[in-house]
Amino acid sequence: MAGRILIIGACGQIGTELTLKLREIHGDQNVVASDIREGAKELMQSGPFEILNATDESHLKEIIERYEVKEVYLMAAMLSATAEKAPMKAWELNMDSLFHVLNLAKDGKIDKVFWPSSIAVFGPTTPKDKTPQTTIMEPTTVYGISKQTGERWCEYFYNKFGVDVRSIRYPGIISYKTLPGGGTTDYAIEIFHEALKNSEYTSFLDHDAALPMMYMDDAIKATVDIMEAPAEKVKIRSSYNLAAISFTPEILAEEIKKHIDNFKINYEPDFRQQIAESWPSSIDDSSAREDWGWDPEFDLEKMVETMLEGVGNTLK
Ligand code: AKB
Repeated sequence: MAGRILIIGACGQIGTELTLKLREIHGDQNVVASDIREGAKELMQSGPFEILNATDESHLKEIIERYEVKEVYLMAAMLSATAEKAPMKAWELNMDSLFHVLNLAKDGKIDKVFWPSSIAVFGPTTPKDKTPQTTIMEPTTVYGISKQTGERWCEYFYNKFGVDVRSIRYPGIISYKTLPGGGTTDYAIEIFHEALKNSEYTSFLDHDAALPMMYMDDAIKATVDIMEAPAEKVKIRSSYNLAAISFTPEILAEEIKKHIDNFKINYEPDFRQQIAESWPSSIDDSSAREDWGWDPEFDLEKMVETMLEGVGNTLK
């Protein structure tokens, strides 16, 4: 391949699995992982790794030049629940890192950028069911405001300077290899750990809080697919709606009970319930399907089976 790939935020929940996948596709030495802290052994040992604060523009530029990087995946971000506790820090991380990468692309240092957006761009005034690609967007969380602003800037850099930036609005991502940190959708991962350890889980969202979710393998597939798509097929340069599964804590608990019959769920909603209530219940992703062939593989049953097996193995 011409030029290397850099993942910023490689040790996070999505970054870890994305790095491993990209190393499998492009070769270990062609994919440079970076993060503010060290991460999983498998990631640290399988290819180049650099400690990088995503807001440090000159260090970022130095790494890009040293490794002759041509493609950047900017996965570093402060998620919804944590961002509510540190709004200014979240804004600084989520926006500064994006501007650094977009400006490096504008200056010709890199050719292609992936930047994840989120269902958090939507707000309480957005239609909740089958939320359309283009609709009312009045996010009420710091994280959502930063993602919506980021989308506007991505589209601006594409229109004004021809920056090849591609983005998807991730729903809650469910996985067992690396734990998420600070999201509203994290309950859907915690529940598996507690179900297997204690046969009981207390959810911080209410029983009927329906949210769009997706198993990690589908999220990685979508990310790789949109980046590999011919440029003319990527017609939306703000960010694509993406959907797979939608469920409530109650529906998820019922599915888990099919495998662990004494499993019990309790509900103690906290501040994250309000965030969940402001987000869509399900998403219309027909643009992603039409433009670059998006098609998820995991439904609720398959996701639950895979999670119980995966988390079960990590607990052994
Ligand atoms: C969060 O809950 O903050 C994230 C997201 C939906 O972007 N998982």
